[in-house]
Amino acid sequence: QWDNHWQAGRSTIVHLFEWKWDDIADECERFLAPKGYAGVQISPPSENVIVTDQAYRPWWERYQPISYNLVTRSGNEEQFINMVRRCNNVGVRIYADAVINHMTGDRGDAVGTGSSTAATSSEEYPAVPYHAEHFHPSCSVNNYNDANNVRNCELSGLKDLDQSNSYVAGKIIDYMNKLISYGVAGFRIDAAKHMTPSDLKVIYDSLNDLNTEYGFPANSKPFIYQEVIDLGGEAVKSTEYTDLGNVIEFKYSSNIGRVFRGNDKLTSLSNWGTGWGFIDGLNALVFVDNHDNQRGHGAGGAEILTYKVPKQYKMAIAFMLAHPFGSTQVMSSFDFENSDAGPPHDDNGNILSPSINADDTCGNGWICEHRWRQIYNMVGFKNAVEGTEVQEWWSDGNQQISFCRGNAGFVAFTNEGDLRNTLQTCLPSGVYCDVISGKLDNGACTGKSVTVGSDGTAHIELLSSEDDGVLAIHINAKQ
Ligand code: QV4
Ligand code: CA
Repeated sequence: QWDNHWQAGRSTIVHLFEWKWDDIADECERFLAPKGYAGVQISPPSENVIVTDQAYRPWWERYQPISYNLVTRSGNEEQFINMVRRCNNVGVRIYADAVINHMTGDRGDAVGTGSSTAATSSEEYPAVPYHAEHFHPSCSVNNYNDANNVRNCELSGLKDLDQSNSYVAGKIIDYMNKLISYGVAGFRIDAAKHMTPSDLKVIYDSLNDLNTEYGFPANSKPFIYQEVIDLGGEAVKSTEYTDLGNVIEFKYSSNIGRVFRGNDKLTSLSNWGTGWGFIDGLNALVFVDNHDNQRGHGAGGAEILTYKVPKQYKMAIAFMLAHPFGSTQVMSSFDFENSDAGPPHDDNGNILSPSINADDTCGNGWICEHRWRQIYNMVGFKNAVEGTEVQEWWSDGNQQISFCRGNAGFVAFTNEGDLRNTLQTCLPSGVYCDVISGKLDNGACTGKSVTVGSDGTAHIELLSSEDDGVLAIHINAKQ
């Protein structure tokens, strides 16, 4: 449950939020595998209610399941199977977002993306089937100081399943085991905070081992990472879930945003990790932003950095990928103004595919942060320095820092002022390409280069006027 099943030489999960299964399969082959990404978090594959009372179909309708049939705006069951096979074939793992805390909100007689129907007001979901007896009595989650209220009442009015009921647990287990049989490597557990740990344990303990036909070793357990927003001061603690699997460390997201927005000093990052009150790195899944907090849902508020603040955002992601803490995840968004609006779509509500520009970036309303050079090259950095420690931490005592990762990589940041300094890079002597301003291309650097002397030091220049506030070099991008 703790092994993320990343292949050797790979790292980082990219959340391809609202992407279609066919497009994800293409992306695994044409981009994610070659760039060294380890996996994809997909949007919930379970059939969801179609929301008809808004100006457009909101992204969040996918968090209102109407059945566990695999048919959504992302594609059908056959396309799902095909995606997981094609991604696994190129060593990219698929992690499914499992919405198992609840079904839909109170939406009267509703229809789903696979044409299943439900009488939501009376909690009748015939396509599972679930009936009223499978849900907690109606009450609202409104007191985060009371764990029973958080777990046994309705989150945003969503019909709350009773996972202590063995029939309910059985349906959830069947659903997750179906995904395992199709080759997924694990699950994000949506709203885990709103479920009782002992009930989740029963479910996780009943999951099958990963399917060896997709290259997983025998006896592999699915990777589990649980959404438990714990910024402190509430009844439910993330440590109640660390015995069950990984937990998303939301303190990481809000703190890295606060620091790189300039509200704290970069020098304060010297003890980044448990020193900041985070759960242990081996238990933590971390990111700069996710699909909720990038648009003000969930928690974190104005501290969260997103693609809309690109310079600081890229610095925060570079720091995350340069630092060894946690299993790292990168957000890949569609452009939005309104926090409810769904992905780019045609007049019939069908999701549009991203277009791919000559410089690797996306169009058609898709941001594709994972295709930004500074981001995918830092995934390459992370892969190059795997297994090394942070060494030779340097700071100017304020907004400039640098550090080595063993003798494999070096990174420097400035969030204020020009950095001009001779610093220890820990690298063998030679000329290295900065993978932020460019890359190594046919033996030459397309961006800045750094000359490391025989003592490992180099003159580093990183000016506040540059596009990016970070410089990164590593052994796999040596001229
Ligand atoms: C509304 C009112 C309720 C009222 C209800 C009555 O707000 O007060 O009780 O009507 O029917 C949507 C609407 C929401 C609406 C609800 C029910 O936004 O206004 O309630 O539907 O119809 C996503 C969105 C939610 C969305 C939900 C279901 O963020 O806005 O609700 O999907 O479509 C906490 C939790 C954490 C959670 C986070 C958002 O601890 O677990 O809030 N995060 C996860 C997902 C998130 C998802 C859910 C949980 C629910 O990451 O994307 O919520 O599956 O911090
Ligand atoms: Ca619940």
